[in-house]
Amino acid sequence: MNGSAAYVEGAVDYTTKIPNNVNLAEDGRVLKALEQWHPGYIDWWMSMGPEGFQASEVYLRTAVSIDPKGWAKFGHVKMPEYRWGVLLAPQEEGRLVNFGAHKGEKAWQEVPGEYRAMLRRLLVIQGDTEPASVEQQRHLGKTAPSLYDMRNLFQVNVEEGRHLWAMVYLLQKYFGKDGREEAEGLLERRSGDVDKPRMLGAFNEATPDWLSFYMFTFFTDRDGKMQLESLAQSGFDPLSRTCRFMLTEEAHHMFVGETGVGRVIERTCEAMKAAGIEDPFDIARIRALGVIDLPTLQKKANLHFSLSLDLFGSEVSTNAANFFNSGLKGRFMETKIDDDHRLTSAVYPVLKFIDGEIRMVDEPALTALNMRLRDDYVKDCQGGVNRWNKLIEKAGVRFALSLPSVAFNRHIGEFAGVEASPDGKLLTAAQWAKMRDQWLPSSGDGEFIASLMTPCWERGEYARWVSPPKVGVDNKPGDFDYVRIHAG
Ligand code: BYC
Ligand code: FE
Ligand code: FE
Repeated sequence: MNGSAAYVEGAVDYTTKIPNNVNLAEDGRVLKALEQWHPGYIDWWMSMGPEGFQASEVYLRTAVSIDPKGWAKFGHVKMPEYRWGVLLAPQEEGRLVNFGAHKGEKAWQEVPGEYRAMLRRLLVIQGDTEPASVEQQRHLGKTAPSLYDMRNLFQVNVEEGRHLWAMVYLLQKYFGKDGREEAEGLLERRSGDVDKPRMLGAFNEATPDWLSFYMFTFFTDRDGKMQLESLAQSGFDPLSRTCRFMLTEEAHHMFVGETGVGRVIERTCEAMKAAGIEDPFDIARIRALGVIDLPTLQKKANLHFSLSLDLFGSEVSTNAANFFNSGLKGRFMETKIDDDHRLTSAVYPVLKFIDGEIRMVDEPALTALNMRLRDDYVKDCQGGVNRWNKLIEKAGVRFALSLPSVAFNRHIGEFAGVEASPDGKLLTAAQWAKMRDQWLPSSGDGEFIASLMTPCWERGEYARWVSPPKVGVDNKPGDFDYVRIHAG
């Protein structure tokens, strides 16, 4: 990467140590703060980033501009030398606060004093998830089912690293000393650590195998999309611009998840057909073919969906109402919604647990905003599941994946204290214990999947449990050397 793009409209300045389009060269205080944070970030990346591949050359895209049509440039890069930068979508002339109590005011270029603490908290929670996911995925390179998949993993990882930079920039620029301390904290917490865990539940879970990775990028990165869409609506303009650019990267993460699971489905169906197996529940015979049976895929989906639902917080939340009222966090597609954007008297239907049953009740729309965003999320997930089912149907296998009830396997919100089946029936603890392994991956399932996780690093080859992709990255041919592996 060089500075030759510096004169293009919206281009990124690569002359500073930290590539950026926010004129850091003339913002001495922030540039210095970020340069001081940089070595700690690199230490974190070396010790908690992709294990065993820091010396390898990976065919990565790097942002060179914020023009949605041509922002990325591809090339082989050693990950520690990746140019993590600070990139904001262009400022929109005359942008307003579009919702909440301040609706109609000019969007803020500085943090409103009264909302400082709330905004800092949102930035820190968002920032915390990014390095957490890198930590969760750090062992996966070693069992990559192809160089193509390995490259996609590392692409996701470096971009999550950049998303951390995105939040750290906002903290350093707008929050002075507190921001600096929070930026340090983001490098200190660790996914799954007993003493210093990451902040949100799903980011302390293991990502033990590649099927989990695909499910995580489908379900959990999609929570990222929904949350970033809501923060992109923010009346605090620098946050809005930051999130808008992050969303352009996020699309690829969900692509990796959706096509990853899709390729597993295709391979399984193809192997079943070749072996003359019609019954998708003939699990032992299907597994003997070295592919992942569809019922096990369903269990993995159940797990990752329910963990991701927890990331939306409680269905009824005064935090969410405050975020909205203050103009900091909007709804999905806020400006496209046809209502008063203040929600002072509106209601929204919420699924609750009342008198021993699951019931829909109207709640004030303001406090129901987490529920609303979760509903939008579930719709988005369902679209992907429908596309997976088309693949199964096309292969002539009689099976359909589905999303479990939102009451299933929950640890946050209305259903945290109850046991429910995937179809939403309430269960006793004993009934749940008996059925658990039918609905969530059992240790046996985990062992089976682990047994398939052997590296496949020959150019153009794929592990036998997953189909090759339809097209390569950046239109490269099937046998492209996406990763040049060097020990380190
Ligand atoms: N785990 O009123 P409540 C991504 C806490 S993913 C642990 O129910 P609220 C990515 C909550 O903090 C997107 N704690 O919920 C994906 C609060 O604590 P305090 C990440 C939880 O506040 C893949 C208390 O419980 N971004 O980018 O309305 C790879 C009561 O909270 C959890 C964001 O989340 C949990 N699951 O909403 C890489 C956006 N849920 O304040 C990256 C920013 C809740 O009482 N965050 N709690 O100490 C938010 O908007 C909100 O904080 C939440 C929670 C939606 C997360
Ligand atoms: Fe991210
Ligand atoms: Fe992501």
